[in-house]
Amino acid sequence: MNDIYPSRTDRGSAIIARQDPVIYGDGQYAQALDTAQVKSYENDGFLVMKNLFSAEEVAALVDEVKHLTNDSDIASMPEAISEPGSDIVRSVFRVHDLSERINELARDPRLLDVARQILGSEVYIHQSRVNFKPGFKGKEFYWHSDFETWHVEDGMPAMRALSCSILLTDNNACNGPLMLVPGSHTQFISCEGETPDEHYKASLKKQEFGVPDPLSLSMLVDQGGIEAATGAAGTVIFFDCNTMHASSGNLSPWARSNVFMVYNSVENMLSTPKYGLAPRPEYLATRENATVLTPLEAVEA
Ligand code: 6CS
Ligand code: FE
Repeated sequence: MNDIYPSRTDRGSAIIARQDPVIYGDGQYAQALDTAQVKSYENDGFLVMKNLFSAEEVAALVDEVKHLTNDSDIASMPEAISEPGSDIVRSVFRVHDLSERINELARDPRLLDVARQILGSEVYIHQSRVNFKPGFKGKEFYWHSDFETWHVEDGMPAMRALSCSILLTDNNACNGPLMLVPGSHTQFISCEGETPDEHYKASLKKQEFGVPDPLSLSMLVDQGGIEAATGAAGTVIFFDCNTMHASSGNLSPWARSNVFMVYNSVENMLSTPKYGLAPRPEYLATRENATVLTPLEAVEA
């Protein structure tokens, strides 16, 4: 069957119009966002909700994440990714399985019901991670569309997934906040270069394949600009799987640590990776353990 989103083939780069809706089921499947918020997400490809979690809730999450990073067993697992050229922890994947507290976070209705509303279905966790981006040492995440990777390397069929980035520390102009290109989710950038085998072993440290060419990126930015999603700890950034994003290295003393939950629609389960690539490990892309999530009892306000 022909692929409507080819990328990393022997052809050059290209810009392909999105063929999938942004909001599924008219945004009626759940009632987490109001009409204006749904509209804003549909237009921009992301939505920033300030102070969605309280300082106490964030402190509990920070504590949990500290335990994860101080656990030498976890630090030596494949789920723990170090910064390029050092053993400083850059990311830990599959945190929703490694921590009961973070597993509850994945089912918090303030996140889960937004995902169910936008994706118009029940959902499961495709991927979770903590990106630490420590002060002085946290390196950049170059421009990319998550969907481009998940489509090519994980066989994700359609653009029916979204990420929530929960800010564990203040994200400000100086410590490498997430930068997003408004409206970029409506264009799929077909990237140049053939994917190396076991690409994730390099890409999670520094991504060099599946990144947009400068001309295509400039065209998206000319149309939509660049927005740095800054906010206090407890803020949540919801963004579409195809929204172009990046973050710079952290030269400040202040860590920029975020937890990412990636929700995929149960109607969009992974199929075979493209171009004969071997499936990536389960801790990066859920295949066997796709558990449909039920919201925790509504959290006491
Ligand atoms: O390959 C992936 O799944 C990961 N890579 C990046 C740069 N963002 C999404 C995801 O964490
Ligand atoms: Fe990403």
